[in-house]
Amino acid sequence: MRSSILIIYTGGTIGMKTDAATGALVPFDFSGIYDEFPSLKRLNVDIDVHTVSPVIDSSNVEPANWVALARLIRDNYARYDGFVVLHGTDTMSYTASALSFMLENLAKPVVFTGSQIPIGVLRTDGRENLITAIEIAGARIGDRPEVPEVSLYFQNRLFRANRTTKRSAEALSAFRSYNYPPLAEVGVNIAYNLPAILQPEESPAELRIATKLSGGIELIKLFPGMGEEILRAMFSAPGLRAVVLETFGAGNAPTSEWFIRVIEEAVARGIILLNITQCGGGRVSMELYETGLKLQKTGVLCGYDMTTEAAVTKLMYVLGLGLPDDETRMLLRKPLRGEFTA
Ligand code: ASN
Repeated sequence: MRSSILIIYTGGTIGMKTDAATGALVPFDFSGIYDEFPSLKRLNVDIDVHTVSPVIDSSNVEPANWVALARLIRDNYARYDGFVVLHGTDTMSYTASALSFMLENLAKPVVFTGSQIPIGVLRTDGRENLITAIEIAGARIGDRPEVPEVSLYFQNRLFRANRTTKRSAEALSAFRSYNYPPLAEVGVNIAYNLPAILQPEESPAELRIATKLSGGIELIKLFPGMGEEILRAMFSAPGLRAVVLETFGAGNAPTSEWFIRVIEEAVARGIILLNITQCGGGRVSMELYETGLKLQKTGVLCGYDMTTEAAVTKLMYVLGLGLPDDETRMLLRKPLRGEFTA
């Protein structure tokens, strides 16, 4: 059975090609995808292309773009077996993490990809990323999709999207998933890691999308020598609702009196604090050292092995649901889309 795939092109380097006349980089028209890559016809998929307007460099992405993307997927959900989202690499992990939360009851593949070198440049990494992402979005076991979750494909690896981070502005293998194994490794064949892939319930409820994402989120990365005045100023930003605190090592922070006081005061004001580590790999376990234990006692929530991208977008999503405080905290304490391992 042939799969039908919708490619959604949002912008980024992947969409550029060299203009033959001027030599300058100009946007590539993905609606002519079969003319550009006739070999795509050999895949067992039917492809439609939707180009969002305007296409953007992903550094300009805003939560409003995520809501528009979620709506586009919802509106086309019944018509297609899978979706490939072409996105700039700079903020791809943020967008893909946000979508993993916003697409509730997702039971079809949504594969993000992009490239480091424009698709119209001879040595591009975009051609392989695009073709394999399409193949993965259309892959099935019997009548079920192989990867029914939001994923990110880059340089021979498929990752759970909300576990990824862009780690290199240079290497073609730009993304890492430090704390969760790849969902698939691509060599001569595509080897799916079935036990690692999220499976929807037997008869999943209808796809629903979240369209409200909360503002008032702050990201604070600790460093030795961060002064009290600076930290206080960060915690007194108007409209502040939640802080992702990037701490040292296994979730450790200074034990100085002033530091703990600033944190306690913020917690007392109802600000949610989520502790994640600024290390790429590994996890927060606040009971390991006194420097973590003190923080835990203030009421800071444990973010386990979550990425910054997942922590920020999960807070936007969960706070956007407008639930009472205890339910909000309950949702933050448990993995909703496999974004952390407790
Ligand atoms: N600046 C580009 C973007 O994120 C980078 C890329 O796609 N490689 O849109």
